[in-house]
Amino acid sequence: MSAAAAQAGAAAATTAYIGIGSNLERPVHQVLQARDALARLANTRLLALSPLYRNPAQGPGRQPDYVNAVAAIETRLAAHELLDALQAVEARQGRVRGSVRWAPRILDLDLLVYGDSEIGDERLTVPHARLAQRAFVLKPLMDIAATLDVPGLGPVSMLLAKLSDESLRRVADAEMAIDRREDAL
Ligand code: A4P
Ligand code: MG
Repeated sequence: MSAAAAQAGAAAATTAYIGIGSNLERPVHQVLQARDALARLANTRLLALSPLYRNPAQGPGRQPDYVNAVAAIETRLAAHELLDALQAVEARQGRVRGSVRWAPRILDLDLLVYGDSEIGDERLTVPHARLAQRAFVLKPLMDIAATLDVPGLGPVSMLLAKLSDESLRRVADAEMAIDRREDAL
C-alpha cells in the first residue's frame, strides 16, 4: 500500500479537551501524573496543559479542595476508545469508584469536548453535561483554547462570562516544581 493510501485509511486526528480533577492524595501531584499519562496514550499527542486551579469541592459534605486543570490533546482514538483510555488512567492512579456521587476522588478525567462531535448515549455525553455550569472547567479551558466554540453551547468566553471564577486560585509554578522535585527523589 502506498503511503498516501495508508494515510487515507488511518482515522483522522481529532482535537479533544480533557478535564482533570483531584481532591485526594496530593492533588497537584495527581494532576501532573495525569498530564504525563495523557502524553503517553496510544495514537495521541498532548498539545497543552492549562494552569492548575485550587477551588472548593462541589459535592456532598465537607471535602478537601480540588485541583482542576484542562488538557488539550490530538488523538486518533474514537471517542469511546478515549473514554476507555481515560478510565484506565484513573484506575492506574488508584481511583476507586464508590456508590456516592461526587465523592472525593484521587483522579477524575472527563471528556469535555471531542472535535465538533455531539454524543449522547448510555456511556458518554459530549460535550460534558455540566461543562457550562463549572468555572473550574471553563477558566482553564479558556486559558488554552480562548477561541473555542463548544459544540451546541457556544464560545467558551461567553460561557465563562456567565459564571463567577472568584473561588479559583491558581497553583503557583513553584509548587508544581516542588512536586516534580519530590518525584525525582
Ligand atoms: N460519562 C458520560 N459522559 C462522560 C464524559 N464526557 N466524560 C460517564 C467522562 N465520563 C462520562 O463518571 C460516571 C460515568 O459518566 C462514567 O462511567 C462514564 O461512562 P465517573 O467519573 O465514574 O463518576 P463521577 O465523576 O463521580 O460522576 P459525574 O456525575 O460525571 O461527576 P462529574 O460531573 O465528573 O463531577 N468539584 C470541584 N471543585 N472540582 C471537580 O473536578 N468534580 C466532580 C465530579 C464533583 N465536584 C467537583 C469536581
Ligand atoms: Mg467523571
